[in-house]
Amino acid sequence: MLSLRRSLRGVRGVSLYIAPSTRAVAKGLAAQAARRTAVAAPYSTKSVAFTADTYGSKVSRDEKYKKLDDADTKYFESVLQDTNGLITDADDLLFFNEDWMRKYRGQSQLVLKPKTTDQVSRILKYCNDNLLAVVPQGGNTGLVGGSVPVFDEIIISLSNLNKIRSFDDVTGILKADAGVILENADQYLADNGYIFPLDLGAKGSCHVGGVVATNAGGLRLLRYGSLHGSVLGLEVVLPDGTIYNSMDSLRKDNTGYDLKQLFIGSEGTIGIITGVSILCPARPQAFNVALLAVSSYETVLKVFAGARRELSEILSAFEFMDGKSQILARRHLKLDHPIESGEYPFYVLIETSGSNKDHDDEKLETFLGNAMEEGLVDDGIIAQDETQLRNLWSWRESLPEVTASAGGVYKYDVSLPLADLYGLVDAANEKLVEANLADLDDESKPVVDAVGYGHIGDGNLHLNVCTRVYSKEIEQVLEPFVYEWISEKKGSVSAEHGLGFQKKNYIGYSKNDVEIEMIKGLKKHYDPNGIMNPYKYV
Ligand code: FAD
Ligand code: 2HG
Ligand code: ZN
Repeated sequence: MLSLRRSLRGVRGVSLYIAPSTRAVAKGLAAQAARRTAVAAPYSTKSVAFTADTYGSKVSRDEKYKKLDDADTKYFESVLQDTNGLITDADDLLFFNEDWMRKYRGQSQLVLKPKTTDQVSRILKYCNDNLLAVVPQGGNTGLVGGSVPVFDEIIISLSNLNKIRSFDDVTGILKADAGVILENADQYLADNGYIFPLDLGAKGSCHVGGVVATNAGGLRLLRYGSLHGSVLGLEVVLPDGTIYNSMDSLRKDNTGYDLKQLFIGSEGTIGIITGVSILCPARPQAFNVALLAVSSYETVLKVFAGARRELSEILSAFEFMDGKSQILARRHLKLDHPIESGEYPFYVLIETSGSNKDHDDEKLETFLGNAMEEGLVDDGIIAQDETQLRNLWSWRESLPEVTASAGGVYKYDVSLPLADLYGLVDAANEKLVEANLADLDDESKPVVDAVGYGHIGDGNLHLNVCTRVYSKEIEQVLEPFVYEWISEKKGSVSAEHGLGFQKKNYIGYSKNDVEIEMIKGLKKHYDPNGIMNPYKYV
């Protein structure tokens, strides 16, 4: 890595400097990245409690839903015509019943893995006719308990619907089955000189259909915008088996309501997405990543404002991490921090991407030089090659795993006005300390720490309350306190992860009564029997 301190000593020129321990970090992170093709859930041998037990006071099984019987299973076998398409073995069902955070656990007795849209249609029609509740599932990396059943809902996994359908290398339009893994889609596009307009830490596991269903934001929303802009068309199976198809859609089409938008972020509540048509940008030729240490949250904002002004069109990501998250990262990853000169209150990761390396390097160097001279940046490093660049991203992307590694995590994924954004982390910590629940080292306390990181460029904070156990006591201290705090500041209780099971009862903190009624009306219209992902969303 290029150390900013050294490069800025004397002329603001380039002096390649890789400290030995930085090399060790790079090596360790590379090994870690190699191990993580798919995103492993934080390891724990503890079994996950059933959602039905943990949240028994809040939710009970709706007896209108039929219980699965042999005749149903026989019907599904006849549709799928492949015994590998049905999972009924208790051990094999575990992965599909438990969520990534190991916080929610359903009791489904059946996973169906259709290979065609027609099979999805026949399955859903049968479920709708027989009042069998279902949960659509992609890569099962969702962070709000939306991808796993609450009770005995049938899981419909899209993982066998996983083919690239077509790619147009003039327009950049990719058409793919919903079950294509995001990283595979991006690799396919890279081979053709293009990039998927969304990137996130779960890319090795999550599906193209899953990210559309959650309207995931990710690490480069700042550059490429939301999926509401880049998705051009969808193929969706409605609960009664009807297939809605807008895969041939054009960039411009103003004939009536833009129906596909309904399904982007619908979290499996009104249909199963089976195909996605998406507009992909040309892959940038030049990338730079810098990691900077700064002394306060206010300074993070100043650096952001400067980056927007001075890097403008080449700025593609601006992430921040607080110092507390970095302490946990060092401990869990057992690695030195990439910035070795000390511990700092905040860190920012800046990515530039463009078409001309010399141009981008010069702009970045000027920006960083100015920031150092103005005293905004205390220290920093710049990746010098592809491996170092990946390693810095890997450090940032490891935070979801890091924050869940002590045993549990309460996640709050929120949009807030930038000036107020970090105040929520402080407020949560105050509450936890007041309740005498938190200590970084004292194992007798249930909470380790409340830390913050996220996508500053999008006004999106990830407040993570890292715990040693999941407990009602912690949850009651945090909820509805956190949601009330967000609502007071006119923020959103879900910036990118969705509502799922976790936030079903909290939508009212971000949407008014009229909006909620309209959402409920749409749900009722498309899913009158309520078979799609029940007990969640609204
Ligand atoms: P799942 O988890 O399987 O499902 C999510 C929801 O979508 C569920 O409600 C499910 O029912 C529904 N669903 C899934 N597939 C379909 C389908 N084909 N049709 C209809 N409904 C469907 N999110 C961000 O926004 N930004 C991030 O930066 C980010 N980083 C993450 C990093 C890690 C390590 C992890 C574990 C998660 C991260 N997430 C992030 C959470 C994010 O929601 C998911 O990674 C992704 O959007 C979910 O895709 P999936 O295929 O795993 O869907
Ligand atoms: C990210 O930005 C994801 O890394 C996960 O959205 C956020 O861990 C989280 O809370
Ligand atoms: Zn995020």
